[in-house]
Amino acid sequence: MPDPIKTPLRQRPAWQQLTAHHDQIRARTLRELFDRDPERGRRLTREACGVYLDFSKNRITDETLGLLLELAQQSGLRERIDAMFNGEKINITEDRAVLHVALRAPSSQRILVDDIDVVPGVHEVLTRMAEFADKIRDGSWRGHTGRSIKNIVNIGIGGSDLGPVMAYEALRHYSQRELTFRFVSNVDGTDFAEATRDLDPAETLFIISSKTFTTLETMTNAHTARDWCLRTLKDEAAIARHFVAVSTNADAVSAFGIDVMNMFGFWDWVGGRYSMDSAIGLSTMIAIGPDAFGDLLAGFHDMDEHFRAAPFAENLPVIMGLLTVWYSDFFDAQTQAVLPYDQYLKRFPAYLQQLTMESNGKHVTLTGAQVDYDTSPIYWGEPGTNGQHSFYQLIHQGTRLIPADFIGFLHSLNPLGNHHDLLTANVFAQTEALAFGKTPEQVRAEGTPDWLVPHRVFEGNRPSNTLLVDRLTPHALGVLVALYEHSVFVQGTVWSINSFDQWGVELGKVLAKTVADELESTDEPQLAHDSSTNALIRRYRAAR
Ligand code: G6Q
Repeated sequence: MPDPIKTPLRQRPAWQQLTAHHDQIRARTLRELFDRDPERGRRLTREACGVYLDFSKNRITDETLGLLLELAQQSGLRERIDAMFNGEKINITEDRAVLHVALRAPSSQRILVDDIDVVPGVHEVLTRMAEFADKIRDGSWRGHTGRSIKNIVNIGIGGSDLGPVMAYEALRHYSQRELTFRFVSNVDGTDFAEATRDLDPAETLFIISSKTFTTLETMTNAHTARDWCLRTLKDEAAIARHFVAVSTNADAVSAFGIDVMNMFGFWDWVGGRYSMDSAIGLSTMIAIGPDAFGDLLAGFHDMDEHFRAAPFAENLPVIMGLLTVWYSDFFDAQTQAVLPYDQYLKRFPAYLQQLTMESNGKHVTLTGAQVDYDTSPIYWGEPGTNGQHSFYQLIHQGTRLIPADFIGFLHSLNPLGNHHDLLTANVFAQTEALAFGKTPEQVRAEGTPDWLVPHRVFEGNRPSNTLLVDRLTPHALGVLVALYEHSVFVQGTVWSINSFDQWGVELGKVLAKTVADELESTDEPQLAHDSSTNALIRRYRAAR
């Protein structure tokens, strides 16, 4: 087999077959595919780790699926999965292993990076986190004035924020309700001010979460938090009781004034957007407790094992990842909607935006060649049913094809009257309407006058996946997140890109530095930008 990294995607035989195949089936409708095949809705489904995936309402046939699976083989997916799980440095531009799977590996497993088993270190940190979380939860960790901690404020951004916020919201049902959790990420002072305005420093713990401990937003907020604390507590010694750090940079943590005894570490082989189950999840663990955090990790691990071991044809992340490639590259779909029908998952689409787009928003292959196909679609979404009353109109009747993932649960965590039946009815009804639409004949038969018929016709043929899970538990959340992590991996492998670097984010970290100096300088700065940027800077300075 030709080397998939070196063989351009368009030259892989399965890609060429898919191109021809797409020409044959692109006009086929889901209505027709279902009419001809009464078993389709049962056959094109898979189940693993408590997730039932119905992908029958996709514009594929068995042949499409077979070709996509061949494409995965020809793209070296098996070898790439093994390389990741074996700790090989597959993040070549940063010369790093990619081992978020080690964060949830049981202590019996061995995973080597540079000949060193990383699993014991993971469990050591988990144990320290659990001891600390328990002390906060049972009130035995005292603040500087002797009072227990009631408020936990996580300061971080990007991967050091989106996972913790999403997980806290998703698992709020399981959280210790006496504790208040806030998340500060934006360098906009409003974020900090609003998050702390009703909190008492004597009862507040800050978790400064930053892999590098150099990120401008986080460091600015951390210093503001320090000042805020000291204004009331008036003693440097208070920092040790009210600040802990999650980082890989012990020197910077200690330079900030946080005792490294109060630091929870992780490693360079954990990417920010893959870190919510590392020490970055400390706020999650404090909220739900170490046991439930263990269930979350077990969910991740179950999906890891499924991804690693299940044949591709049965493998949920493989199938979902390949479907995304199918729509992005053969149907020119620009976006992918994620529609969780659970209010607790309201931040899940935002979390997935980073996971997917920061990972696969790349324009060159692993060899540095410009790609000649589309990579990551734009992910977006809102929890159901709210989205139905706004943007679903475009999904149903607009001119763009928007594949959508519907995520539903068989049981509600807050059973109230018939709410859950109505919620779930909407999941099923929406995917049905998207797939099959409503023909002019059906509309006319409803008594619609001729002139109104075109407006009320739904073309249908809009693809979706339905993911059904028993109920939203910590375990289920771990399974779902890992499912998307590995789906992203599959996409990146087919596209032969590095899903694990983020040079666009790094750029943002340095870009503002020069401008910030110019905005703040007391002398009139020599501006050497373009005329637009120069004028904007002058205008701001004048108003300052
Ligand atoms: C994630 C990215 C990025 C990162 C933030 C915060 O994969 O690298 O979102 O998480 O820029 O970085 P620090 O944790 O180093 O502050």
